[in-house]
Amino acid sequence: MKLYGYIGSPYVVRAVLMARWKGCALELTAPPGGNLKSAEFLRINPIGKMPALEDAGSHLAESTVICEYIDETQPGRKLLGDGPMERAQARLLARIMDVYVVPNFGALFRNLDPATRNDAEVQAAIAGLRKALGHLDHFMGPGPWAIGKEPGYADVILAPEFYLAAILLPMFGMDDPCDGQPKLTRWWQTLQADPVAAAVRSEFDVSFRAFMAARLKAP
Ligand SMILES: N[C@@H](CCC(=O)N[C@@H](CS)C(=O)NCC(=O)O)C(=O)O
Repeated sequence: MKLYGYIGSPYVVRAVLMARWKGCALELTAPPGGNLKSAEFLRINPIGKMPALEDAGSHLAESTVICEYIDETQPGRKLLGDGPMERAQARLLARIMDVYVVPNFGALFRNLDPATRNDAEVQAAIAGLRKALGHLDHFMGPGPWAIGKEPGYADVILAPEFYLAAILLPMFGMDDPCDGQPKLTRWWQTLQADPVAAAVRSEFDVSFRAFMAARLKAP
Protein backbone atom coordinates (compact mmCIF):
# COMPACT_ATOMS: atom_id res chain seq x y z
CA MET A 1 0.00 0.00 0.00
CA LYS A 2 1.16 3.47 -0.89
CA LEU A 3 0.01 6.70 0.78
CA TYR A 4 0.35 9.95 -1.16
CA GLY A 5 1.02 13.00 0.99
CA TYR A 6 3.35 14.65 3.47
CA ILE A 7 3.74 13.97 7.18
CA GLY A 8 3.07 17.66 8.01
CA SER A 9 -0.63 17.09 7.29
CA PRO A 10 -2.69 15.86 10.27
CA TYR A 11 -4.90 13.94 7.83
CA VAL A 12 -1.86 12.06 6.53
CA VAL A 13 -0.72 11.43 10.12
CA ARG A 14 -4.04 9.67 10.78
CA ALA A 15 -3.27 6.98 8.19
CA VAL A 16 0.38 6.73 9.29
CA LEU A 17 -0.68 6.27 12.91
CA MET A 18 -3.23 3.63 11.92
CA ALA A 19 -0.51 1.68 10.06
CA ARG A 20 2.04 2.04 12.88
CA TRP A 21 -0.39 0.88 15.58
CA LYS A 22 -1.47 -2.01 13.33
CA GLY A 23 2.18 -2.81 12.66
CA CYS A 24 1.71 -2.90 8.87
CA ALA A 25 3.79 -1.45 6.05
CA LEU A 26 2.63 1.82 4.47
CA GLU A 27 4.88 3.64 2.04
CA LEU A 28 4.52 7.43 2.35
CA THR A 29 5.32 9.14 -0.91
CA ALA A 30 5.02 12.61 -2.47
CA PRO A 31 2.08 13.14 -4.85
CA PRO A 32 2.99 12.31 -8.45
CA GLY A 33 3.67 15.45 -10.47
CA GLY A 34 5.13 17.03 -7.33
CA ASN A 35 1.98 18.62 -5.90
CA LEU A 36 -1.67 18.04 -5.02
CA LYS A 37 -2.99 19.90 -8.06
CA SER A 38 -0.82 18.18 -10.68
CA ALA A 39 -2.66 16.42 -13.50
CA GLU A 40 -1.09 13.13 -12.36
CA PHE A 41 -2.34 13.45 -8.77
CA LEU A 42 -5.78 14.75 -9.81
CA ARG A 43 -6.21 11.58 -11.87
CA ILE A 44 -5.73 9.65 -8.60
CA ASN A 45 -7.74 12.02 -6.40
CA PRO A 46 -9.70 14.77 -8.18
CA ILE A 47 -10.49 16.33 -4.78
CA GLY A 48 -6.84 17.47 -4.85
CA LYS A 49 -6.22 16.85 -1.14
CA MET A 50 -3.94 14.56 0.81
CA PRO A 51 -3.91 11.77 1.75
CA ALA A 52 -4.78 9.40 -1.09
CA LEU A 53 -4.18 5.67 -0.84
CA GLU A 54 -3.15 3.27 -3.59
CA ASP A 55 -3.65 -0.46 -3.08
CA ALA A 56 -3.40 -3.08 -5.81
CA GLY A 57 -4.15 -0.54 -8.54
CA SER A 58 -7.20 1.01 -6.80
CA HIS A 59 -7.34 4.42 -5.17
CA LEU A 60 -9.08 5.90 -2.14
CA ALA A 61 -9.35 9.43 -0.74
CA GLU A 62 -10.46 10.92 2.62
CA SER A 63 -8.49 10.07 5.73
CA THR A 64 -11.33 8.44 7.71
CA VAL A 65 -12.17 6.12 4.80
CA ILE A 66 -8.50 5.30 4.27
CA CYS A 67 -8.01 4.52 7.98
CA GLU A 68 -11.00 2.19 8.03
CA TYR A 69 -9.73 0.46 4.89
CA ILE A 70 -6.27 -0.09 6.40
CA ASP A 71 -7.86 -1.40 9.61
CA GLU A 72 -10.17 -3.76 7.73
CA THR A 73 -7.64 -5.17 5.30
CA GLN A 74 -4.52 -5.53 7.43
CA PRO A 75 -3.93 -8.39 9.86
CA GLY A 76 -4.04 -8.03 13.62
CA ARG A 77 -6.33 -6.40 16.13
CA LYS A 78 -9.15 -4.32 14.66
CA LEU A 79 -8.60 -0.75 15.85
CA LEU A 80 -12.20 0.21 15.11
CA GLY A 81 -13.34 -2.22 17.81
CA ASP A 82 -15.35 -5.39 18.16
CA GLY A 83 -18.94 -4.51 18.97
CA PRO A 84 -21.37 -2.23 17.08
CA MET A 85 -21.65 0.31 19.94
CA GLU A 86 -17.86 0.52 20.36
CA ARG A 87 -17.43 1.07 16.62
CA ALA A 88 -20.22 3.68 16.53
CA GLN A 89 -18.72 5.54 19.52
CA ALA A 90 -15.32 5.67 17.80
CA ARG A 91 -16.91 6.94 14.56
CA LEU A 92 -18.87 9.52 16.56
CA LEU A 93 -15.68 10.99 18.06
CA ALA A 94 -14.14 11.08 14.59
CA ARG A 95 -17.20 12.88 13.24
CA ILE A 96 -17.28 15.43 16.07
CA MET A 97 -13.62 16.13 15.35
CA ASP A 98 -14.17 16.73 11.62
CA VAL A 99 -17.54 18.49 11.74
CA TYR A 100 -17.31 20.58 14.94
CA VAL A 101 -13.65 20.90 16.03
CA VAL A 102 -11.55 21.21 12.85
CA PRO A 103 -13.51 24.05 11.13
CA ASN A 104 -12.46 26.36 13.99
CA PHE A 105 -8.79 25.77 13.12
CA GLY A 106 -9.47 27.28 9.68
CA ALA A 107 -10.49 30.60 11.24
CA LEU A 108 -7.33 30.61 13.36
CA PHE A 109 -5.12 29.87 10.33
CA ARG A 110 -6.63 32.91 8.60
CA ASN A 111 -5.60 35.03 11.60
CA LEU A 112 -2.06 33.89 12.32
CA ASP A 113 -0.53 37.32 11.93
CA PRO A 114 -1.24 39.44 15.06
CA ALA A 115 -0.86 42.63 12.96
CA THR A 116 -3.84 41.81 10.73
CA ARG A 117 -5.82 39.63 13.15
CA ASN A 118 -9.62 39.86 13.23
CA ASP A 119 -10.22 39.54 16.97
CA ALA A 120 -13.95 38.89 16.65
CA GLU A 121 -13.32 35.99 14.27
CA VAL A 122 -10.64 34.58 16.60
CA GLN A 123 -12.88 34.83 19.68
CA ALA A 124 -15.73 33.09 17.84
CA ALA A 125 -13.36 30.28 16.77
CA ILE A 126 -12.01 29.83 20.32
CA ALA A 127 -15.56 29.72 21.71
CA GLY A 128 -16.58 27.20 19.01
CA LEU A 129 -13.51 25.14 19.77
CA ARG A 130 -14.17 25.02 23.52
CA LYS A 131 -17.75 23.95 22.89
CA ALA A 132 -16.73 21.21 20.45
CA LEU A 133 -13.96 19.95 22.76
CA GLY A 134 -16.66 19.62 25.44
CA HIS A 135 -18.65 17.42 23.03
CA LEU A 136 -15.58 15.21 22.53
CA ASP A 137 -15.12 14.97 26.30
CA HIS A 138 -18.78 14.04 26.76
CA PHE A 139 -18.67 11.11 24.34
CA MET A 140 -15.24 9.76 25.33
CA GLY A 141 -15.11 6.47 27.20
CA PRO A 142 -13.73 5.97 30.72
CA GLY A 143 -10.25 5.42 29.35
CA PRO A 144 -7.42 5.15 29.27
CA TRP A 145 -7.82 5.58 25.48
CA ALA A 146 -10.61 7.51 23.75
CA ILE A 147 -12.75 4.37 23.47
CA GLY A 148 -11.44 1.35 25.31
CA LYS A 149 -8.26 0.09 26.86
CA GLU A 150 -6.03 0.07 23.77
CA PRO A 151 -5.28 2.62 21.07
CA GLY A 152 -8.06 2.55 18.49
CA TYR A 153 -9.66 4.25 15.52
CA ALA A 154 -10.84 7.29 17.50
CA ASP A 155 -7.29 7.88 18.78
CA VAL A 156 -5.95 7.66 15.23
CA ILE A 157 -8.34 10.40 14.10
CA LEU A 158 -8.10 12.65 17.16
CA ALA A 159 -4.38 12.54 17.96
CA PRO A 160 -3.00 14.44 14.92
CA GLU A 161 -5.48 17.30 15.43
CA PHE A 162 -4.31 17.66 19.03
CA TYR A 163 -0.68 17.67 17.85
CA LEU A 164 -1.64 20.53 15.54
CA ALA A 165 -3.60 22.26 18.34
CA ALA A 166 -0.59 22.05 20.67
CA ILE A 167 1.36 24.21 18.20
CA LEU A 168 -1.43 26.46 16.90
CA LEU A 169 -3.49 27.32 19.99
CA PRO A 170 -0.75 28.85 22.19
CA MET A 171 -0.40 31.47 19.44
CA PHE A 172 -3.90 32.56 20.46
CA GLY A 173 -3.37 32.34 24.24
CA MET A 174 -4.94 28.87 24.58
CA ASP A 175 -2.13 26.82 26.07
CA ASP A 176 -4.05 23.71 27.06
CA PRO A 177 -6.90 22.62 24.76
CA CYS A 178 -7.92 19.97 27.34
CA ASP A 179 -8.29 22.51 30.15
CA GLY A 180 -11.49 21.86 32.13
CA GLN A 181 -12.18 18.59 30.26
CA PRO A 182 -11.35 15.66 32.56
CA LYS A 183 -11.63 12.81 30.05
CA LEU A 184 -9.75 14.73 27.36
CA THR A 185 -7.01 15.55 29.89
CA ARG A 186 -6.62 11.89 30.86
CA TRP A 187 -6.66 10.84 27.20
CA TRP A 188 -3.99 13.41 26.24
CA GLN A 189 -1.73 12.06 29.03
CA THR A 190 -2.25 8.49 27.77
CA LEU A 191 -1.43 9.56 24.23
CA GLN A 192 1.73 11.41 25.21
CA ALA A 193 3.04 8.35 27.07
CA ASP A 194 2.65 6.08 24.04
CA PRO A 195 5.99 5.54 22.22
CA VAL A 196 4.46 4.77 18.80
CA ALA A 197 2.35 7.93 18.87
CA ALA A 198 5.25 10.00 20.24
CA ALA A 199 7.50 8.98 17.33
CA VAL A 200 4.85 9.94 14.76
CA ARG A 201 4.27 13.23 16.59
CA SER A 202 7.96 14.15 16.34
CA GLU A 203 7.87 13.61 12.56
CA PHE A 204 4.70 15.70 12.25
CA ASP A 205 6.00 18.50 14.49
CA VAL A 206 9.15 19.11 12.42
CA SER A 207 7.21 19.32 9.18
CA PHE A 208 4.24 21.30 10.56
CA ARG A 209 6.44 23.86 12.34
CA ALA A 210 8.28 24.46 9.03
CA PHE A 211 4.92 24.94 7.30
CA MET A 212 3.82 27.43 9.99
CA ALA A 213 7.06 29.38 9.76
CA ALA A 214 6.62 29.68 5.99
CA ARG A 215 2.97 30.81 6.44
CA LEU A 216 4.03 33.53 8.87
CA LYS A 217 6.76 34.75 6.54
CA ALA A 218 4.52 34.80 3.45
CA PRO A 219 3.51 38.37 2.43
N1 LIG B 1 -11.48 15.64 4.48
C1 LIG B 1 -10.12 15.41 4.01
C2 LIG B 1 -9.29 16.64 4.30
C3 LIG B 1 -7.88 16.52 3.75
C4 LIG B 1 -7.19 17.89 3.72
O1 LIG B 1 -7.81 18.96 3.88
N2 LIG B 1 -5.88 17.86 3.45
C5 LIG B 1 -5.16 19.11 3.31
C6 LIG B 1 -3.78 19.02 3.97
S1 LIG B 1 -3.88 19.13 5.71
C7 LIG B 1 -4.91 19.35 1.84
O2 LIG B 1 -4.62 18.44 1.11
N3 LIG B 1 -5.04 20.62 1.41
C8 LIG B 1 -4.74 21.00 0.08
C9 LIG B 1 -5.81 21.84 -0.53
O3 LIG B 1 -6.90 21.96 0.06
O4 LIG B 1 -5.57 22.38 -1.61
C10 LIG B 1 -9.55 14.14 4.67
O5 LIG B 1 -10.04 13.77 5.76
O6 LIG B 1 -8.65 13.51 4.10
